Amino acid sequence: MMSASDASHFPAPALPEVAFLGRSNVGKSSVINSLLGSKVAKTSSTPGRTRSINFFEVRWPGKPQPELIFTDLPGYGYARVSREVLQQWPSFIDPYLKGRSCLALCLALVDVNVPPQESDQQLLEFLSASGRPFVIVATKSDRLSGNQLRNSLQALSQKFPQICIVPFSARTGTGRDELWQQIRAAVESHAA
Ligand SMILES: Nc1nc2c(ncn2[C@@H]2O[C@H](COP(=O)(O)OP(=O)(O)OP(=O)(O)O)[C@@H](O)[C@H]2O)c(=O)[nH]1
Ligand SMILES: [Mg+2]
Repeated sequence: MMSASDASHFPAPALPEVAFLGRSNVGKSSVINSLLGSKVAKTSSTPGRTRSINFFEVRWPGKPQPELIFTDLPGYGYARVSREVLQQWPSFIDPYLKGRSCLALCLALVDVNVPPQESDQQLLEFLSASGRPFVIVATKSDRLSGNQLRNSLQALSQKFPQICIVPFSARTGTGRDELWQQIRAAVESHAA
């Protein structure tokens, strides 16, 4: 894993990348660990744990070379995150999202347990404006009953029509296969 908190330290863009974005504590590091089946990304109940962009190499079973990079971005929009972290947004996250040539897919994580927040809206608008392909990952779906989950997903899709929404639980593995399919499809079409 390598880590960068300013644009001049990003690794050379050699492999397709998938970025994980969302408010602090939404479950970014947990989704990465769930997809990879190992605890590579640090998770914490203290918001604001991830302070730089962390680049994780992803290997397919039986293949020695990495095929893909997952990037774990710092969370934002949480009151307890220091001013310092917020001020770093423009200095390295913005250039990453706008300029990174190998960025194949952005995953916008939204906690499906809470009504869509202003900062979620801002992220989704930012991604729409950037022209980057993105998918919404509705995290912590295990915390809701079937009916509650359906209502909550429906509210999300009304708010963000035409955007693919994948319900996900790092705890139960719900959504893992579907999210992998989205990632593979985006990587293939990025390469084409
Ligand atoms: N029930 C449940 N809890 C989850 C799930 N995913 C994450 N959590 C919990 O949510 C908290 C935050 O998870 P992280 O993965 O560290 O969140 P993050 O978005 O990486 O947070 P920052 O790095 O601080 O921005 C932890 O206490 C996790 O255990 C999930 O699918 N289900
Ligand atoms: Mg994190």
